[in-house]
Amino acid sequence: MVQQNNGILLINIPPWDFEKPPLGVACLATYLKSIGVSVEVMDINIEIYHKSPENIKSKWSDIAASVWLEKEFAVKYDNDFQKYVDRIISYGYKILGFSINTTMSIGFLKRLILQIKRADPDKIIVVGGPGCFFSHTLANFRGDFVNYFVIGKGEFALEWLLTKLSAGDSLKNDEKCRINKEENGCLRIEGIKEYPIDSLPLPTFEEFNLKLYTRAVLPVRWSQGCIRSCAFCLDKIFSGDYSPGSVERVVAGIKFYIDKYGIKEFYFIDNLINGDLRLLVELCDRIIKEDLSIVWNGQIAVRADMDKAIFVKLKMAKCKWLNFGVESFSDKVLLAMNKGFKAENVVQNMVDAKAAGLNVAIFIIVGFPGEEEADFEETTENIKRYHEYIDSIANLNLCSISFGTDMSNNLEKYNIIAQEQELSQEFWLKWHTKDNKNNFEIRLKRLLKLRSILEEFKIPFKDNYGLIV
Ligand code: B12
Ligand code: SF4
Repeated sequence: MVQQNNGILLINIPPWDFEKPPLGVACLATYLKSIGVSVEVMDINIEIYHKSPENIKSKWSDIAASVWLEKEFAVKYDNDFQKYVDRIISYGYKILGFSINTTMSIGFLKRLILQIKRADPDKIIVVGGPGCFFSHTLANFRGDFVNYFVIGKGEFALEWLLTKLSAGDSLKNDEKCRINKEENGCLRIEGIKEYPIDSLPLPTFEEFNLKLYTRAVLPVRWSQGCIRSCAFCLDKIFSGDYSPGSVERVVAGIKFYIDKYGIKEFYFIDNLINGDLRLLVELCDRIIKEDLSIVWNGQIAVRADMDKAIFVKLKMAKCKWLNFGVESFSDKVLLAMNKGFKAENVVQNMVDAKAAGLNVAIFIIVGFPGEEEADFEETTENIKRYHEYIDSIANLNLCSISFGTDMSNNLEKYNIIAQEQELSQEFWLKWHTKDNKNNFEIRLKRLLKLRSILEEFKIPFKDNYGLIV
């Protein structure tokens, strides 16, 4: 058991969501409190967001690659660092837990930790979150600055660590956690036990000032993992196989947030809300029965076995927006991506969703290995043909290679030249196939063509163009 006084200050590092509070930190805080640990939370991300000039705010995550890089960042925010350090120290916690959601946070975090350690070398620094999931990202840190990295789900691993630290026990591998030393001396802790969502308390968000976030929306999680394994997908690597929580629990959460905060809009962070169609119908029926005055949005996978009735039910259950992971309208490309559906299923799902009165957003990836001009044309032609059924392109992505995915692990299979991986830091974006028929310039040209089609058809879109040119 962790001693009551041996608590932790959890700190959310920018850049991250400014519309809603961070779910990861909220889950950790609620869990630790439920086992008697004293916890406080500081969301530096939202504080810095509000202090930033409009031109930065408007592109908080898009321009992240340049703004959040170490050198440029120093100029913009250096004056604020000492104030944050003073505040962090004034909380009086010996153990500080930093949450990094993306690797873009690393520059900021390093500077912050450096100053904290200068001010108080005895602070114990723990870092967790998706931004430090892979070993190679840990190489950015010095072992004497970050005491522990927690990889993957944090609840039980952090409980384990805090218990050991409070008892003065040495850290050894056991049936709960695995511990490894990185080359730079950092210790990497990984929880071994899988646990169902239902075994965790619902995050209360009571540690957050919800008024600071720009939208009155809360993130909700019903399931973890995914039923599919798409070649490019990092989310599946992070979250594993599909495992839903109970309908009971997610509805109880929504009712709690309505009662406690008057929140009426919810964002399901799940990779997909339709991993189990029977459960989805059950969820909808439950929301309908409870007559909850809400709206909600979420990601949904294209499924051939999803009929009109499900979309009608979703609408009746106050669902407003559905984000479909479409990626392409070419069957050849969809097969290469291992998406598990065909273009005709996309069309059917979009038509049914629109007929039910739902808003449809889709994700598109331009230039997946194997996509030829004719395949790309299939995508553009179908977007033109079915533009009435597409309310927005939630993300228009230039195909990039994320570390840890099937694409990155099997470059040969995707006909991608491998040698440059070590040579070029931009490999993830500027990769090319062996025949060079798919390279960065070709992909960019396609992206720009698609952008102009979307503008012509007045389909709003969000892309990563600003990031890459
Ligand atoms: C939901 C989500 C969002 C939501 C955030 C909602 C919110 N307010 O919480 C939204 C849609 C806003 C979002 C936006 C973005 N996202 Co996002 N997002 C996710 C997603 C799908 C789930 C994250 C989540 O909430 N999981 C559930 C919670 C409970 O788990 P968790 O956050 O991982 O936290 C647990 C552990 O990580 C750990 N932990 C976390 N912090 C700490 C701290 C300590 C001290 C410890 C010990 C442990 C610990 O314990 C927690 C509890 O188990 C992940 C993919 C994934 N499956 O992980 C991508 C992901 C994190 N996002 C990513 C990205 C890139 C982005 C964007 C930059 C995309 C873009 N260009 O717009 C933006 C950035 C936001 C911004 N404006 O700056 C990437 C990060 C990649 C990387 N490693 O750098 C991911 C991994 C997706 C991907 N495919 O690459 N995102
Ligand atoms: S369906 Fe979506 S979340 Fe699941 S593996 Fe494919 S891209 Fe990833």
